[in-house]
Amino acid sequence: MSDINQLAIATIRLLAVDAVAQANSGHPGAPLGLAPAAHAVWKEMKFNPKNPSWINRDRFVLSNGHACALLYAMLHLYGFDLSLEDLKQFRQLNSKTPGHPEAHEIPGVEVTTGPLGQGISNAVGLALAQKQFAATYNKDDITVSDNYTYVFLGDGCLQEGVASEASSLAGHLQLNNLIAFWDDNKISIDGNTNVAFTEDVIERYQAYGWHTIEVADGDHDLDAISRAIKEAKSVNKPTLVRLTTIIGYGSLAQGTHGVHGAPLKADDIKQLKEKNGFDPSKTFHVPQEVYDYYNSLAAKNQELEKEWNASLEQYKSKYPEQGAELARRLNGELPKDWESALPTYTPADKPLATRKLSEMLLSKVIPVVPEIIGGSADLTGSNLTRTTDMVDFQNPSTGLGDYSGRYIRYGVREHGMGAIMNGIAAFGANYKNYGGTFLNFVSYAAGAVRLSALSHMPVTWVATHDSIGLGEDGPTHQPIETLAHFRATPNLSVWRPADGNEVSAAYKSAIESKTTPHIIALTRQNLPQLEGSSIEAAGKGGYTLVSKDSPDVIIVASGSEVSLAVDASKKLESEGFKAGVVSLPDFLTFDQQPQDYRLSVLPDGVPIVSVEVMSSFGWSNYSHQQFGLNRFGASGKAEDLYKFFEFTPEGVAERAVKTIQFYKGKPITSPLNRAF
Ligand SMILES: Cc1ncc(C[n+]2csc(CCOP(=O)(O)OP(=O)(O)O)c2C)c(N)n1
Ligand SMILES: *[C@@H]1O[C@H](CO)[C@@H](O)[C@H](O)[C@H]1NC(C)=O
Ligand SMILES: *[C@@H]1O[C@H](CO)[C@@H](O)[C@H](O)[C@H]1NC(C)=O
Ligand SMILES: *[C@@H]1O[C@H](CO)[C@@H](O)[C@H](O)[C@H]1NC(C)=O
Ligand SMILES: CC(=O)N[C@H]1CO[C@H](CO)[C@@H](O)[C@@H]1O
Ligand SMILES: CC(=O)N[C@H]1CO[C@H](CO)[C@@H](O)[C@@H]1O
Ligand SMILES: [Mg+2]
Repeated sequence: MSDINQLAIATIRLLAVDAVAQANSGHPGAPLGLAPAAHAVWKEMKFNPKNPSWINRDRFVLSNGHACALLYAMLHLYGFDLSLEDLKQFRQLNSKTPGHPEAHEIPGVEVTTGPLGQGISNAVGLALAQKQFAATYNKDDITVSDNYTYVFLGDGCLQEGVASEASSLAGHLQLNNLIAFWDDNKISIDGNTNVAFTEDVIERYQAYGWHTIEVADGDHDLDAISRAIKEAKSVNKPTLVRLTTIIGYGSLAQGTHGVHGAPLKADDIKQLKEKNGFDPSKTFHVPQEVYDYYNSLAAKNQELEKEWNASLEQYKSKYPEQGAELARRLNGELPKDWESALPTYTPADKPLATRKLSEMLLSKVIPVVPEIIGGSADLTGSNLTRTTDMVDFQNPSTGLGDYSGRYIRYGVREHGMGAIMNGIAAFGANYKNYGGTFLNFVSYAAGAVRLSALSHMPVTWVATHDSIGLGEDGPTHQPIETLAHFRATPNLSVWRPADGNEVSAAYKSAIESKTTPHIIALTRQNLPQLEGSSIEAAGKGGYTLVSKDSPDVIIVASGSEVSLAVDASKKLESEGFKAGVVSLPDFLTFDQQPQDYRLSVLPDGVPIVSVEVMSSFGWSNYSHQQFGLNRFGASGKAEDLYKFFEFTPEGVAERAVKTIQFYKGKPITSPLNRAF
């Protein structure tokens, strides 16, 4: 190993160790073991620290996010906007170096990792998006996209189901632009991996259709790592490199689980620094030669970006139409007037399932918004997520589609789909991507959904079969708690549209979103087109659908229960009660409206009853009384179920009357008026 390599690797190791020691918290083991690999891999990568969003950069994903002291050290040394002071603030409140890497907080961090298995799955999405982007825009004479996605992952990631789902799909799709390094250190928190993880990972990945390479001495053999990258680039498959390393390399506790997640002791740090020729009295020391070395690599990469910038200009003049589209997408702008493709409806239009209305919308919008790509977890026919003229995203050799295809066959892999969608969104180029499954099975992907929200990935779930209204499939398939869970997730928009105009409002919000993921809950059963709905009104998240002067009660509902509330209001009218109706398709959007608007919808002085055929948890924010379904559903015909659970005009009217009677003579404050 040359002197500069050795010095650089020692610097990375000691920065990570010092950061963990200063925080008195964190994970030194994996950074010590992976520093040589990080050094060797980043050398081969193409990226510009001064422009972390360059679209043709190579991406690096640290799937074992607990090793982030390593990532922060690399970002600092290469000259990203992350100072030595930031490293000293590791894990402190409001620092740029949080306990696990957060993509939207730190320049150069591609995706948020820490929950094991997510990063490798996001990387599949990054690689997929790159293939789609390259196949859409590259020309024989000008290449706009040719990058790679590199991943580090640990034993933990390889044990998680989500990683298996995503890796299986990556193998099927032959994503040869994906190169993953498994930190095979035989240690996780419980100790030796032989207590729980003894399968042959290499054979498993080969069976998935991956190329595999073994690097026996990941602690020293930089040449073998470079050769592995070269080999990975030469095959027509994704590659898994098994990198055998010693966790905590150089520490007195190396090779044990003791170094996984605890700071090294003072005497251990001292001997480690001495062994590496560093002054043990200094912390966070970076020799100038190391900065110079990485700066020279970064400068070379800047030249590559400059050349790429020039070829983009050439592209724009030679291919003006696609060039303009590319420029627009890179600016994060949607096509002009795209919203005019959104369908609108009147009460004269026939009743339809909102999942069908969703398909009709996609068939209008997908042709005019090229950055929309999507797919389904093997429920295409029931989800209606594939419009007829879409081509499948597939390796062309399969004869099933090609890489410019915009429809992804995710297979029965909801969690993998969720994580891959996050990766596609993280790629950039304004990708708006959606995935379809039954609403109930979005919960299978909850780990990925919460990371979409946390890391501001604007992905969309087309979540059909949204209630007991799905009927005969029964309680195993009927969502009860799903919406309550996702509505409780910060920064997640959860739409449950009531008719065609509200479906358009939901998609408008999803497609325009830059930072907020969306779940759009859609029915299997037909719903009427409502009098008084519109894209604009629904776009506020909640609005008065049936207005009454001095109402006796307001019924607030979502989705399939809105037309039910309208019918109940008519019934109440005949009984001498004035019942207003409010449609509330998305809590988050409604919560963001000015308080005076919200109070005009749900005012003081009127008792409010909410109606939704699932868990009533969360509705007390908007109503005084809740009519919900706080038990599992049942198997039967949808109409029979609605009757059985009393979600009928009579059942709703009866509860509205009880609400009126209960609140008679009592002062009534809107649930929106609160002390703080
Ligand atoms: C989904 C999830 N479950 C559990 C954890 C807690 N956790 C963090 S690291 C770790 C062990 C990981 O072992 P490995 O990937 O081998 O890392 P190493 O010890 O080699 O650094 C666990 C269980 C987590 N971060 N994410
Ligand atoms: C390439 O162009 C982008 C956008 O105009 C600019 O921000 C970036 O600095 C350029 N890169 C180089 C290396 O000149
Ligand atoms: C939600 O996202 C916005 C920006 O998109 C951010 O300012 C806000 O902090 C986020 N809130 C939460 C709770 O994450
Ligand atoms: C209830 O309202 C509060 C305050 O506006 C909000 O923060 C919270 O997310 C709401 N909860 C639900 C379930 O909508
Ligand atoms: C997978 C991929 O896109 N590979 C390309 C990477 O870039 C080089 C040129 O820079 C191409 O030759 C590869 O085909
Ligand atoms: C494009 C597509 O796959 N459409 C299918 C949607 O699902 C219905 C059945 O629910 C099929 O008839 C369509 O062919
Ligand atoms: Mg391990």
